[in-house]
Amino acid sequence: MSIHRFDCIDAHTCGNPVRLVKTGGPELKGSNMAEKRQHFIKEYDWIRRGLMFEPRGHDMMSGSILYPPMDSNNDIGILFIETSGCLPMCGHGTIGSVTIALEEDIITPKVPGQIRLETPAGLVEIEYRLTENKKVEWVKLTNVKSYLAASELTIASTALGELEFDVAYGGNFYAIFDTQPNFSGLQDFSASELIRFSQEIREKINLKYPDRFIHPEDNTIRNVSHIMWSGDTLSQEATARNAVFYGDKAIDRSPCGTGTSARMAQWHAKGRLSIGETFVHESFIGSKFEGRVEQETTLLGETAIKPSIKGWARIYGHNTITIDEDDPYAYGFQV
Ligand code: PYC
Repeated sequence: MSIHRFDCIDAHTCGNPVRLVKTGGPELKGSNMAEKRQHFIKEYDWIRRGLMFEPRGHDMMSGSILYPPMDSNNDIGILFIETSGCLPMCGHGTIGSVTIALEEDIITPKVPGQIRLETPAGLVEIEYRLTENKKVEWVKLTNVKSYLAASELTIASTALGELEFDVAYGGNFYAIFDTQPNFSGLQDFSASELIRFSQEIREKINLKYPDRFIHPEDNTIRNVSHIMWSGDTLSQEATARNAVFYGDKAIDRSPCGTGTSARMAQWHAKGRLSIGETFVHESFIGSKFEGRVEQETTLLGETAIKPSIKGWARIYGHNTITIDEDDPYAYGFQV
């Protein structure tokens, strides 16, 4: 029986956790982070389960492992680990991991103020600003190409009735539910109600629309993984508010980076958001990301956007975690 040791640094991005695994991550095979992600899923998923699920983690737990870049023009590669699996891209995870990596001297960017990050979903370009005492004030990421994949689809919710939704990609596929006759807005529901609605709806969407949502350049990125609910904003500076469901029981405490990208792609496609316009997205708990459509582009001939997201993170702990094979809950559990 072995004991596996992981030195982790814990932080949160606008309220949502990020556990960066500094040592103990496995060596992975592959010529890019998408291939390395597949290798991790096949052989090392026990690490994700052990570090993300209870008793070492919780429903919202999310983290990352850093790798040397495969292209020498880039600074670092990243693998996202979460209760929901290994996401192709995670916005709050990127902002938290970059903050940790800079403040803890884990990386030295080739060009100060900029980081070229290899993610499983593609290259993400980052800008950041340090304060005088070398803390990261903010991180801005320019995300992978994002697009509206479908609009005005319908699904039946047992609790709410017939609902209309759009699907957009921002590094993961999101089913977006705007307010409508059968859904008055997230402000009228508790987190546990939204979780219950989302669990049923996500399963039904992927059954009703099988193989409909597949990334045109990477068929390992498929299906609706996240549900976004809209509602009234809490503060006047916010353009919109969301509650994003992920994993089996999580509502994102941050405004969700890939979700904000997906939503900006949806709004841009529907003529509600212009290039360069600021989009302040507010989370379930009221924290905010500043988003922007940086440019219009194409993805295999279809219209897409390059969105950017700006947010902040704070480190709150240094944590040596062990997974003892002799522990009945070595690989975590879910209730
Ligand atoms: O920020 O992209 C994000 C994210 C995905 C799941 C939770 N947060």
